[in-house]
Amino acid sequence: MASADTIAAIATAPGRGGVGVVRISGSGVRDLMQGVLGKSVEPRTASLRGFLDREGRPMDSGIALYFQGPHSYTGEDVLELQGHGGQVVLGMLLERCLELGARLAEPGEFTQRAFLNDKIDLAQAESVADLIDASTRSAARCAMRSLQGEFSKRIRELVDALIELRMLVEATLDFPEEEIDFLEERDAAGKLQAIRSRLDRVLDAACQGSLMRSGIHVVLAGQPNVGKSSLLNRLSGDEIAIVTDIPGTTRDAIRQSLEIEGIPVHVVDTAGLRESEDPVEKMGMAKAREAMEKSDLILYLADSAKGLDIEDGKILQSLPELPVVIVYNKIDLSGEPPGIRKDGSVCLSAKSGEGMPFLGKRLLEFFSLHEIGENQFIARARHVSALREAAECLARADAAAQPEMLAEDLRQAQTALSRITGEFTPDDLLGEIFSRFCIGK
Ligand SMILES: Nc1nc2c(ncn2[C@@H]2O[C@H](COP(=O)(O)OP(=O)(O)O)[C@@H](O)[C@H]2O)c(=O)[nH]1
Ligand SMILES: [Mg+2]
Repeated sequence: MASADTIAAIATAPGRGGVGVVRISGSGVRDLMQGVLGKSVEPRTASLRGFLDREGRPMDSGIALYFQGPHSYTGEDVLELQGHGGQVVLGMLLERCLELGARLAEPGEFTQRAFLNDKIDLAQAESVADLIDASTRSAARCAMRSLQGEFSKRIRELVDALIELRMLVEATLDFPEEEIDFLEERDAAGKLQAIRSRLDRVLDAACQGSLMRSGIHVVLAGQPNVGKSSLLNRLSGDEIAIVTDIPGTTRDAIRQSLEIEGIPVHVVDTAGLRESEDPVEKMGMAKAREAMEKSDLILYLADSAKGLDIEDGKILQSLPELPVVIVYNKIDLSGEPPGIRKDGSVCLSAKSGEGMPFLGKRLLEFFSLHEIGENQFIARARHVSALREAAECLARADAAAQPEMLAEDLRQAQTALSRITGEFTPDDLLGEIFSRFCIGK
């Protein structure tokens, strides 16, 4: 990639800060360094320098760091200028770099180059963005594990095992008379089973990793006054929604992102559902239904003293086709013990906080989540679907009547897995992935 053009961007977030970084990568870095610093700096050594304008006057001073390719983030020559973190001064520095032949970097372009130059694979590149975007500490830790290659390693192990099995199967295709004996002797079926169960474990972890990244979307619904807003406040540990004993208090859908057992959870509190002539309340209820359509789960609240009444029955019937978990609230009044009932409903008090851990437990159980283990990595929906596709190919392979079909199914499984790490990934998908990065990364 020695001929790659030179890109530059402000790598630090917009706004005021102690330090601001301009990053430059590409074949023109050495010349650019001469222009902006007056002379070259030693690779991998922090040098305090003036950053010079066209007339040679310092615009700023700071630390210059030069990484000579291929020993850099992108694999190309990279220069990092750490100046003062002001928008104007950084803007001037960036402009100077453009004047010296660089062009503005696209979002994620530095990381894209790191991928194209084989410094990291695609799943690792994605985890860079996921680390930056992590909304919980657990998600950040999982993203870091993916960046270190934890996820990629497990994919590679699967691919290696598949290649070995494919070689075995394809070798038999040349000797059709002996093929069945040959495959049996070498326990091809046993090898396939081993790969399938290993794939299932990775798929399971990837599902959880994907939820760690995107979070789960939950809507609080129920009749007015059952304590939906109180539950939102309790979950977030803040007075986000107005709570009164007047039915119909909440009208707008109130959104809050929080963390339950390390999983990001996006909760929407909604207007209570009932017959009403009030036009504002009606709009609120329409918003409630709209929010439900987009959620993974409805937490349907009811008063634990009353249980579900006829009205609740009608509302539950009318809800969109989504999983529902019933939450019986106000157990401080009814005296019902906190916990999870046999039917999966949860008994708690939003007011006193009693029983709240059971709600977290129920959510984990509902989404088949485990406690986040030491090896948990971050993943994306596209990884999960590639793994599912590979699992389907292997299920077909298991049922294949002839070695030719078996060989083809194994090949397809390998292709699906390789899309995760980026060996067989179409360009438009790459463009789509990197365009979601921030500029300067
Ligand atoms: N005793 C008790 N009161 C509650 C509890 N949760 C909510 N409330 C009260 O019920 C009333 C309605 O609560 P609110 O959260 O506004 O209900 P919403 O209409 O469903 O949002 C308020 O007076 C709350 O203080 C609870 O767990 N126990
Ligand atoms: Mg409310």
